[in-house]
Amino acid sequence: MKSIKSISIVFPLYKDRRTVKKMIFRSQKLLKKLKKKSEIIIVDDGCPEKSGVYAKSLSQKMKNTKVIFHKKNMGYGAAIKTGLKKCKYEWIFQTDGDAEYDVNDLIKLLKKADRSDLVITYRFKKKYKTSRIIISWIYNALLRILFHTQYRDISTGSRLIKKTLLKKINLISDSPFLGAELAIKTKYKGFKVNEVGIHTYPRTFGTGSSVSIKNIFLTVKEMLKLFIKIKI
Ligand SMILES: Nc1nc2c(ncn2[C@@H]2O[C@H](COP(=O)(O)OP(=O)(O)O)[C@@H](O)[C@H]2O)c(=O)[nH]1
Ligand SMILES: [Mg+2]
Repeated sequence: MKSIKSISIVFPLYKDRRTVKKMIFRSQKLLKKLKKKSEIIIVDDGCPEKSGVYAKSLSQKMKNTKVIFHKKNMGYGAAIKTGLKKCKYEWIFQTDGDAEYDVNDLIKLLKKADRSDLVITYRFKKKYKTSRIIISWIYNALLRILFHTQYRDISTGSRLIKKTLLKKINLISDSPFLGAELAIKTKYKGFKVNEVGIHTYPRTFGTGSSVSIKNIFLTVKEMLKLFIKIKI
């Protein structure tokens, strides 16, 4: 961990107005503790409640924090890609803006950084309704069959990425498939992926929409596109 010089934290916002303050302050507190060169990049993905504007007002005096805006909603994967492009530091910790993941897990992930190009996470327990747990199980099983990946939980919203890795793989997904695409392409190119177990915290407001009919459709479409490209 000592060899790590600089860190970017990036998270997207969509319907996350209720958690954005918590996310900024927790991230700032953590970065202060880590004493590395650092920044926070926030991507407003056409937030219906203007969460990005709120994030901007909260972080006005924070020199290390930037908010980027999509003019209209472009999707989870698109928001992550925009954020990753803006990150300038050696390691990028990507998480979600709804505080379902704990930013302090970054410390755990950094411990694996020396031996990794990508550190992904798996949830010790999935704190969702049964239908969502089943969908997640099917998704992971399908990815294992199609791409022969052995990951426990390929597509959580929390991961640590070596910046140089992003120059070597081209990410194209705009849907929530982006997380899986990153892990699959990293493995196929022969780079190192490690996994770390984490606790997650159930949503305290609204409902998550990554598993909406629209997102499932877009995810399956991008999954098949990658399968055709890699395997056929
Ligand atoms: N669902 C959804 N989330 C988005 C979008 N763009 C960015 N996000 C972010 O993706 C994160 C995960 O979304 P969420 O609905 O909570 O999905 P879940 O955690 O998989 O249930 C949130 O923090 C959103 O801010 C989008 O178009 N749709
Ligand atoms: Mg969520």
